[in-house]
Amino acid sequence: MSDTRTARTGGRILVDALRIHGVDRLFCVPGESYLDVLDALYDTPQIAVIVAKHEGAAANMAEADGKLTGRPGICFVTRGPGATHASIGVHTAYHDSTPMILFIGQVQRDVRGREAFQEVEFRRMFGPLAKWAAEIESADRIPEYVLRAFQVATSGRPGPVVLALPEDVLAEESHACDTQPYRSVQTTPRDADLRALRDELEKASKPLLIVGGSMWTEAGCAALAHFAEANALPVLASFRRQDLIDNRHPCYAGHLSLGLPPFLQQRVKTADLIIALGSRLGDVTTMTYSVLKPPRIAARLVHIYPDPSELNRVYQADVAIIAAAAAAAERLAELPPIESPSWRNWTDDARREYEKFIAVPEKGPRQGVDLAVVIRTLATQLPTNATIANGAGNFTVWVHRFFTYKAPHTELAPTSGSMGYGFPAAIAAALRYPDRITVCVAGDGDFLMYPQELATAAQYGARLIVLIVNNGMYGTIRMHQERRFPGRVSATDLAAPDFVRLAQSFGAYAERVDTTEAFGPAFDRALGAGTSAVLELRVDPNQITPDRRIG
Ligand SMILES: Cc1ncc(C[n+]2csc(CCOP(=O)(O)OP(=O)(O)O)c2C)c(N)n1
Ligand SMILES: [Mg+2]
Repeated sequence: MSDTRTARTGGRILVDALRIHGVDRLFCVPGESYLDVLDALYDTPQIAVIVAKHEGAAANMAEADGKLTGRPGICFVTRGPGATHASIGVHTAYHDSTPMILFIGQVQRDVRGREAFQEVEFRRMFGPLAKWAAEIESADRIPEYVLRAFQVATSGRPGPVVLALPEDVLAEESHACDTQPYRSVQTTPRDADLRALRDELEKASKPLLIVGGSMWTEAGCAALAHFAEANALPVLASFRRQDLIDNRHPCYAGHLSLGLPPFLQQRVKTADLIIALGSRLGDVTTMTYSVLKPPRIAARLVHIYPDPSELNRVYQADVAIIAAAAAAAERLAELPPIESPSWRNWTDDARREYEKFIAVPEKGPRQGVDLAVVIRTLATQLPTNATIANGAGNFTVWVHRFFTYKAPHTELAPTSGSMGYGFPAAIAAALRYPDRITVCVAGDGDFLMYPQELATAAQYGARLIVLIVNNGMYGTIRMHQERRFPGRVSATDLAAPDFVRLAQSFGAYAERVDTTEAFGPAFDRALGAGTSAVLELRVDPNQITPDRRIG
């Protein structure tokens, strides 16, 4: 593999580098622009090649794999058409701080700049979308670029890297030397930082811990729970980071999501100390900066974040700490706890309010399946390590409210709000953890972004269950429409196919579920099917959220 006396093609050098950096799986749609890579993969059984049917799906799969493992998810696509499709996964990886590398087959060097067939200047195209976008200029430098891609993707605030690979660079022979495996570079808090944080805590009477960010480890999550418990701190999850702490933990108090319920708005506004651990405190988490007003919030602010350029960028922190979230949590857990904290009632109240909020409403929808009951059934019956994936749409409101996440890396949900994410992400999860149960909850619109990936699930034996929440519309947009332009339904109706026959034609098990009572037995049959399964849930289109009706 690293015998540098023998010349290797650029494609071979690249695939050898992937192996050195621990890659065991990549997602792609093939293209003639990177044939040398495909050929090198032919002799590399250590790397599983998952061929998706659309580059958007391949990129979402790679992003999800990166999110689950903490190692860069790998995606290969061809130039213009492939890369433009795949850009969605790069965007999500950026917003979600997920390590990912997108490799793009590029036109050969001597025709660049002439608008060659499918040519795009990828450094410019991906400039604002990726953490780093580059083009490899010679086979000699492939090991250097690939090492840097892994370092950049995983260090500091993680994110996506895009590397364009001119076709002739991949075909070129070189005596390039391999590198050593990458090592993610992370910062930990200094002792002075920890002292300052503890001082703030000592002075507080209504502290609140807001957790978020990526690259959390099992140890980091365990330390977070320990720190919260030892200090009786209420913990809120940032947008779509609900799996950082067991939602059954007595300190867990809710999720800062779209449509933030008033009790949570109030809780955040009333706190006198916010410790933001790994969270950017973005616009969704802060209800468009209304519950925490920049640049100085009403409370004291301790902000712990892995990237210095994010600190004091929107919010001026009283204590700004540069540190990876998981590493910081481990140090926090070592701090001597505050003795008999005065805020115990504050924390207990927060928990009580949250428990009240997640109770299934007595008044369900007027027809069809009650999604609240379905999600609660999953929450109580699935094993703690089951993975739940979703995308974007109002159906996710039920998932985020009624599901209780119990273990790290069980939530696959894009903070980028990207429709179509959930199903490809669930396929990646089912392949990564074949012994765990993977459930994708998708809207009818959401699922129709990448339904053809049923073929990918079948081809690689990924076993997962897709619940399609069919309300016959793009519900989220309809909800906004109803608010601003009541009764004027425009472009938000959805004519769906027969989902059951569609899924069956790909070899999946499928059923239509019309009533809440029918769900449990149907889910059991889906679990036992031995293949992927699709359950189409017919829901009340007028029940636009768990609390609101339209029409
Ligand atoms: C790729 C993409 N396109 C468009 C949107 C805008 N959008 C957000 S939610 C939504 C509707 C989702 O419909 P569906 O999946 O059926 O869920 P529902 O809201 O009906 O529950 C749309 C169009 C988006 N977030 N992502
Ligand atoms: Mg819908």
